Amino acid sequence: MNSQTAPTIHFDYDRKNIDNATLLSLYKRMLKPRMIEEKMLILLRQGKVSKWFSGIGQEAISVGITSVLENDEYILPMHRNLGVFTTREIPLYRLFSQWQGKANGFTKGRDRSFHFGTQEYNIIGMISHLGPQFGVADGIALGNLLKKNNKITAVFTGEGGTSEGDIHEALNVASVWKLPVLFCIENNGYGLSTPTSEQYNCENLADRGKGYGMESHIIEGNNILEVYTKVKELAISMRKDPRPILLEFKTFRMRGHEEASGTKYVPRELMDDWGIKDPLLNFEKFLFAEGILSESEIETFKEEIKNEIDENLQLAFDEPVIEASLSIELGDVFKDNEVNEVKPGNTTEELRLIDAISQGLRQAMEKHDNSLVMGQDIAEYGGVFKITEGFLEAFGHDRVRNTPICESAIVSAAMGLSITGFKSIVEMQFADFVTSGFNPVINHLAKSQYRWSQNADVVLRMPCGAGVGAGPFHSQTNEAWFTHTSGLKVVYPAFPYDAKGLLCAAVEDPNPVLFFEHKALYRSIRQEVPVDYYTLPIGKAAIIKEGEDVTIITYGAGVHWALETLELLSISNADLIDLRTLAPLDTDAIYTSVKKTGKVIILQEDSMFGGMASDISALISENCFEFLDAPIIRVASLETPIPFATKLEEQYLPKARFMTELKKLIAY
Ligand SMILES: Cc1ncc(C[n+]2csc(CCOP(=O)(O)OP(=O)(O)O)c2C)c(N)n1
Repeated sequence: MNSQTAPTIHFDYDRKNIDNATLLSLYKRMLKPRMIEEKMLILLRQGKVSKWFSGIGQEAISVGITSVLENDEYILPMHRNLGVFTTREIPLYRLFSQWQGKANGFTKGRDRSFHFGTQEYNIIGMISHLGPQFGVADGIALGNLLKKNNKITAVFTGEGGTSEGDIHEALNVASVWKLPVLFCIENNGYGLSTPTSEQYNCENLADRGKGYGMESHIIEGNNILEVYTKVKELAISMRKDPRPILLEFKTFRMRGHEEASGTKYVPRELMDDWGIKDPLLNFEKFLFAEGILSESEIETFKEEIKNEIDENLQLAFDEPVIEASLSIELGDVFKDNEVNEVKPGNTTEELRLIDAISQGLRQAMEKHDNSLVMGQDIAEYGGVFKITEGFLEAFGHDRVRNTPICESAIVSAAMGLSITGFKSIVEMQFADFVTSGFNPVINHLAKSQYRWSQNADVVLRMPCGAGVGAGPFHSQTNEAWFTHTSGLKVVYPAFPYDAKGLLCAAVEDPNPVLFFEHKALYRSIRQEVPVDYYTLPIGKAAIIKEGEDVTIITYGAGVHWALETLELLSISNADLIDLRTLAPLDTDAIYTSVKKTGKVIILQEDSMFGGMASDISALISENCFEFLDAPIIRVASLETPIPFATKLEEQYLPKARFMTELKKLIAY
């Protein structure tokens, strides 16, 4: 459109006291993503980029907010926020390489489009799952609050994403904890093909602020000056008086959800109505009318940006495609672990498993002042198992945080805390409840190191296990949900000594560790435990009995069932391997023993199918077949949920079957 001949300016722009240079900079900042997108649409048609989510028509929001935030304040964008990346002045060739899966991008070709973060530019990109982004912002804001650095954080979502539970949880946590987050909803009318009327049933999403006890505002999202001035005023106020604010930006998605899907389902009139509200063209007309921008300047800016795009595209096209390297791929799943091994001291005391865990946790927190614990009822109440009793007095409210009942937001916040350099230890009240936080465990904690080299320095404590008559929702031993997922370490101690040393190692480890604690062992197992801080290596099994006849492989409560069974049957010539860590698995210990005994039985508390025993059995078949003198035996719980009544639970659990199978195997 020619600005001189353009008709009316749709918005009632109020420049307040913004100087001309800033006005021009806002214009150029909107022009750049618009021109990049227009180019991308051409490349898409030529098959040179694989997918494109357009933010055309929504640029004022990304650009306005990013222009207000300081460069070291984190922004968490979504898939229509190219203006965040360009306003932070990421060199374009890096973005283009990212979109082509090349090495100069941000994910070594491992993830596409805007699915990346960069600490260099303080941008934390999205995962596909939309919702957890708000919780990650909570964690970053909490990190800033703890550092007392007066920084705010901005996070984006579309209106569709607001229907996800993660979003509600995160808003609630932010409000309860007074976290300085700007929660920015870009209400662009459609979530894929779903109109707002089918997405939510309230007039404005900003109205929800009241329900969260949170200040909220509606902003005309296509009016760059309204976005800029309003967000600036709020940002200044939030830095002084930290608090979350919910912003609903009214805007419209002018193209398809992604380019291939089109906009057939959008009424023509809606498109027309919003077309005349284009944020860039209206602002251009305004600047032109005010005599701040001339036709020739517009042409010059466009020429400059076009050249920048073309040169950077050439750089990206010239870059070679990424070659696959097995060692690099496998080597990047975990962050290198520089755990300082601390040897156990000689002075010991007798502790129950529960006390050893509590002591280890306390000493780990004393050692790492950047660590904090979060969980339900863990502060004054000391946690339902009393593991954090007295922690509040020792470490204070900042580091011992009662959480609302919102596993997803807290796991996501732990990811955000890691981004700001904190170590989080999250207590799941019961391991069963991790299902409510599954999404960020699997998609953030496990994958971010591999995707964009951001570790998740998080320990999830998982009180688990049956034998306590607690029924289907308080008895599961759900380690196999996580051993299946690359990027997670899974530790499962059976004794107080191991539990303390491994928990200290888990806190030291910069990677996500799921730490399983068997409830039935908490108060029933005692052992001499070194009184001072020490670590034990994650990934090493313990051979707790040695013999020639048979190898028993197990972990957790299974270790104690095996010990009892050996005692009852007076078997003294067996190798008993307590795995201690399930991921990474100590295959050396397993193979060495099996090659010696030639007979192996694997015992797990979880139901059989898809559990640890099956994979260990397969590994042994593949690696020790010629050493075997008998079939590999797996013993596990029944393929049912865990029943409550004692007799049913006894039948469910594998302890009795283990004795029968062990006798058969020895006699084979
Ligand atoms: C958990 C989850 N469910 C579904 C999708 C598929 N999906 C991706 S974006 C999208 C629409 C999102 O709508 P909205 O939040 O309004 O953002 P917009 O695309 O309109 O900017 C959907 C359904 C997804 N990525 N993640």
